[in-house]
Amino acid sequence: MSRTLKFAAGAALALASAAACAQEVTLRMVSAFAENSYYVAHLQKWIAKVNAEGKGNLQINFIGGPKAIPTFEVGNAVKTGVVDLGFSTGAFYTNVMPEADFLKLTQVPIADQRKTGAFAAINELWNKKANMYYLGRVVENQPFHVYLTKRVDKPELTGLKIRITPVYRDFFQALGANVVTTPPGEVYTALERGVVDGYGWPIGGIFDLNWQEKTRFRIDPGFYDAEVSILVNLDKWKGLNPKQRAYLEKQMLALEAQNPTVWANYTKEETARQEKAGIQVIRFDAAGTKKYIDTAYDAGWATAYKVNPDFAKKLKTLTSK
Ligand code: 173
Repeated sequence: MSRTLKFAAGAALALASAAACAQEVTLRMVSAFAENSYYVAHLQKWIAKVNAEGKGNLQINFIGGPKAIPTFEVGNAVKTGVVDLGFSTGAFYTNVMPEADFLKLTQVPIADQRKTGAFAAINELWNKKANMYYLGRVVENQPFHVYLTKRVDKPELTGLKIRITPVYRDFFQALGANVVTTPPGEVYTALERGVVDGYGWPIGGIFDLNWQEKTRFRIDPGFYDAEVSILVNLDKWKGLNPKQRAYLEKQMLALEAQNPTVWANYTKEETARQEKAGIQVIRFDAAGTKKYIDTAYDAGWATAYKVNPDFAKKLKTLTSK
């Protein structure tokens, strides 16, 4: 090669790499939860920070909630690359991978899951089965509860029709309930029409869609731990440059660092708010409570072991207290 040609080739290379460095990428994001929910308000604050600090590098374009993509379709939209980022919970994308729902069973915080190897194990499976990179967990330390329009006085839901997602199916059926699956967006109407006598939901969030108007009782204590996470289409993730990936990871870790205070406060506020709204707490005696909680975890893990014994065992070992 002549010296001029060599120089030209070198200059072209330098230019190309400068262009790659200067590249700003915009990621399209949807949420499986309603836009007016506390979860999404919390997420939006993060997105604003990511965008403010990520100029010239990485931006997130929040498209919207279930009106943009229906709740139970968000997982598949991330898997296939219809969107780049999804904000969802495992129960909403069991159609993509049934193991997603296992994350409700974890008993240690995401900060620990990252240290014990649970996070790596999750990512290995999510990469392989769902074409997703599991970026991190936004919601945790939010136990689920049964909310009812009628009183029960023992750990049984026999004769009651309860709204569920996969989170609650095995547990509520073990308690004798008839179950009907709906996305959150259909709970109010189901209650209003008397189609259901209650529903499963975490400790926080029932006011977002006005369910307190139709709710009279909550069973304590809660069970499992609500998981809501950020998922990235794997091809998109691999296509980001190292600086962009590092930036997204850094921002995710900053968000996770807020989890302990944010979710403990939310539990406190929402519990008080429910009491103020006149929602009465149902508690069983010690034996009843033990039966209730044991049934929850036995039913949850039994299904997990049936669906994918290797992953269930790994997750249980790495995330049990
Ligand atoms: O819709 C639900 O009840 C559900 O599965 C869920 C999961 C995580 C957070 C909130 C709700």
